[in-house]
Amino acid sequence: MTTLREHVGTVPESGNGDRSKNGHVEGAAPSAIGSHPNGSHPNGSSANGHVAPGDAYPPSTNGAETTTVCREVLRDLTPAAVRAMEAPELDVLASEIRRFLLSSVAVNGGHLGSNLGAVELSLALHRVFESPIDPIVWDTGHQAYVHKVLTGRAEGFAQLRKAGGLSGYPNRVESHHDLVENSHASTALSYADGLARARDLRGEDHHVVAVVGDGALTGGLAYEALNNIGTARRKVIVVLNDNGRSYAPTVTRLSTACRARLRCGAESETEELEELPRKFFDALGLSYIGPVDGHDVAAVEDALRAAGRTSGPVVIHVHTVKGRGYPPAELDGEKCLHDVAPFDPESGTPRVPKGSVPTYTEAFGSALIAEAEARPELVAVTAAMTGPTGLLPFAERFPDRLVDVGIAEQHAVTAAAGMAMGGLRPVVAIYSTFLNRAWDQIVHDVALHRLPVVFCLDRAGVTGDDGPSHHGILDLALLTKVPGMTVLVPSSYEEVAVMLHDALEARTGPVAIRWPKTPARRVTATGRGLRARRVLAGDGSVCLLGVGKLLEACERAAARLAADGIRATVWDVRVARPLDEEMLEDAAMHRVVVTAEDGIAEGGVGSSVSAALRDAGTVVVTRGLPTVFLAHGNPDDILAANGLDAPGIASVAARVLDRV
Ligand SMILES: Cc1ncc(C[n+]2csc(CCOP(=O)(O)OP(=O)(O)O)c2C)c(N)n1
Repeated sequence: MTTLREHVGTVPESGNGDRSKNGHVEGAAPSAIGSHPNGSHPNGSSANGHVAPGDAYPPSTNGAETTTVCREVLRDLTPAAVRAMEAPELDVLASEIRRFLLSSVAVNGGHLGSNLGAVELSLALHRVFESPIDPIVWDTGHQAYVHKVLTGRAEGFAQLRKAGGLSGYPNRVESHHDLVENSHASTALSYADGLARARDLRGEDHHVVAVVGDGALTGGLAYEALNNIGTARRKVIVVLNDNGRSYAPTVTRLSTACRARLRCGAESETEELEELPRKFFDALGLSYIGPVDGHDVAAVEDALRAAGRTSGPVVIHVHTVKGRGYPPAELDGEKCLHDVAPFDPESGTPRVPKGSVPTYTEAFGSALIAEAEARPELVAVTAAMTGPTGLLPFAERFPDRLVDVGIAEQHAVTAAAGMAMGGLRPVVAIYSTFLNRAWDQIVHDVALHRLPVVFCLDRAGVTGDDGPSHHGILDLALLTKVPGMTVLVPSSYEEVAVMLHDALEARTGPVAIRWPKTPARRVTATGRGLRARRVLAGDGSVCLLGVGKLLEACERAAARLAADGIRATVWDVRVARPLDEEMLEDAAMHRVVVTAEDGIAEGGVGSSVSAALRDAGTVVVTRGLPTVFLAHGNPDDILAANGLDAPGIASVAARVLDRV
């Protein structure tokens, strides 16, 4: 294997410690719990380890070659090996890691900007603390790629986010260095508070470290944790990775990263704002160190060591640049290439150009603008996801009517309730999975008050690459149980506009519309109002009820059944609650009814159909997903593996028909 040292060739000998053949200091890792290196940086030098914006990136080697070299160098990295490196080696390692991230993510897609910005910070954390004895909890977890590389998982990046391959987030099965399987933001400080409390009660002696972005710090849970940590004076080390961005610029007065870079605003105001983080954390009972240049490994290490020596809770405020070292990311105004589909690393442009495939997200974006033109009271509410939920065109057209609340879903929902009370028509655009955060607010703050808030849920169903915490498979089962909630499920691009219009016409309570990430079918026929739509009339044997994107699979299943002489009826369910009586009456006339949905079967739409047809004398087969945490993988493969494709639906229909 090529070691970093061999690969670099030019790294000067430091004379600091005995080196083994592979360039690692033998036995250099701190051994006992709590006994950490707390001196200054080994050679006192600054180790920036960054590629300055504008540097040729990726390097002149072709992509495949780069990947091979990087993989060899990075393959067997361990935290102990990283701890043993000297500053010049760290510089090179940081560059290699950036090249590696770029070449891996360019092929598989994934989180890029956040990871490019966290290279030196990750190095410093693993050099000063001794993971996993000192647990490092990464908030959200999308920025943990470098941590994965430093803990021996570089090879796994060849299968990043592929079925059976490396997860895009920390994952307990992958490594004992991964404690928390997250992806939902703002949890790290609460985990850290709990870990530190457990440590203290059990009389243990180690550090607990939480790394939180300025974006993740906008979530209410993070404030609740800070309040507890500070009040108890519990020793927790909080690293605030401040790059000034969530996807978009962060909604906060606590980020000073962008101001520091841009030097905008009046001098006096800037000075006052720069003091805010210190005052804020002080008030909550946490000491404050910073701001520190997060691309200067030595400076970050010094700050971390100082924090390690502090007896109470402490925040280290680190300034980083999202997308660091890769100009297309640094210069991407929308999201600093926060997350990307496979792309060309030379230009940063996606392999499949944006807009070439119609999506539900785009359908929503343009339908919302059309509605907003006619309804001056309409406002769109997002929890730090303006771009991903399709609201950028709306934000451009109606900047005053776009409300970004930060990563604060609970606040978004209750604030929307207040807006509705005040005479506005709020449309809350949110990912299905993140709506889980705001369950109580939906039930009590909106539904109990019968407020006409419209929830538009993107990424519903099986989302794919992001895995268990991103699938939106609970919403149908949950939302259909909320008293007074109407739930609509479009099966095509065109249905989104129809449903949004109908939802805004309804004034007696909340309406939820949910759609998947996958491409949207273009059709000529749509339904209307709270009605299902019969797509195909059959011979009375089999009735297929397709919910949302599963309508297409039902139509294809009907074609398969027709080839076997079974003429199935097909309905587009459209309205998951209240179910259309006409559809139920028609279904009751069939010998077998099969329902298909991309949510959990337990308590799902099929189970409501089944309950409604209990006395009808027909056999109802409900097809949905199991109540399990589904791993990451291709959405269509996951659906097919659970019988939610044309062959699966056709075969269960034929089998059951055979038996009745
Ligand atoms: C509860 C929740 N809402 C929304 C998201 C989507 N999301 C993922 S990362 C991110 C921005 C995070 O910003 P920050 O914490 O500052 O990290 P950065 O990517 O800037 O390093 C958002 C909004 C999420 N993961 N969790």
